[in-house]
Amino acid sequence: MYGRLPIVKMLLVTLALTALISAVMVPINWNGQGASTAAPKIDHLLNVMIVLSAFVFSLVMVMLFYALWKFKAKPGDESDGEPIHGNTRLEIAWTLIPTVIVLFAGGYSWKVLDDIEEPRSDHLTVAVFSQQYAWIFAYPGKDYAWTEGELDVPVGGQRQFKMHALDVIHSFWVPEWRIKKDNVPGITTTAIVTPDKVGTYQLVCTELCGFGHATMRARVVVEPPGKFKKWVEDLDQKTPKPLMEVVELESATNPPALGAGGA
Ligand SMILES: [Cu+2]
Repeated sequence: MYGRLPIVKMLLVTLALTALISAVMVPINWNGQGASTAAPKIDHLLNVMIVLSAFVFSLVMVMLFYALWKFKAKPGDESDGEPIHGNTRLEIAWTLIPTVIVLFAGGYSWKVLDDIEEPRSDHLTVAVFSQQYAWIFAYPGKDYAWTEGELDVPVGGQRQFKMHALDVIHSFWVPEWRIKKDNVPGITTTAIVTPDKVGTYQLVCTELCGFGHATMRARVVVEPPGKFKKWVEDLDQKTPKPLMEVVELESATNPPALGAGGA
């Protein structure tokens, strides 16, 4: 037998290492500026994940280095290792601990996403069309005003983006909003965001979609509702017929909220 492992000591070293790694990693602003109600929730979730990961990393490192030090072969020792057959307690521990951690992380993430995406009746729906290598937006209202390369939304209140990929898979991501959603040909996906800071941001495609992928960006303008209303009214292009059919079909099953869009 190896004798009793100094479990208490190893646990203390693990906790100290976890605290040290967390103290360095958590204060770093990984996601940059936030501009939606989702941002603080997702940043907090990331910090919780960092602490959990630091714990797992520390535990593995402490056990690894303990084993390297304690069970190192003596110089000249050519004998076989001790014949052992598993260790039930250890196996239960290394199954239970990761299971609890993964279930907790999954449950917590679910709760955060559920909070962010809780539908509200006052939402504004904007249809998003993505194609190599451009973003097109259609706003509710008579004939659906459309615009290319710039997405304006009023600040505050929930915004739902109904996404349609016209060729290959693209992905909708505004880093300051934190939310990212794939656009998949043949199905409609929805990103739900409540922008809470006026400003100009960038919409980035985050799914490698072809040669021009790196240039597939659009300006995002979050502005006061009055300014937004005027901006939509000034759009003079109507959504082209084939895209309009897609929007109409979708509106039939999910009508945009009354008054939304102002157009
Ligand atoms: Cu892309």
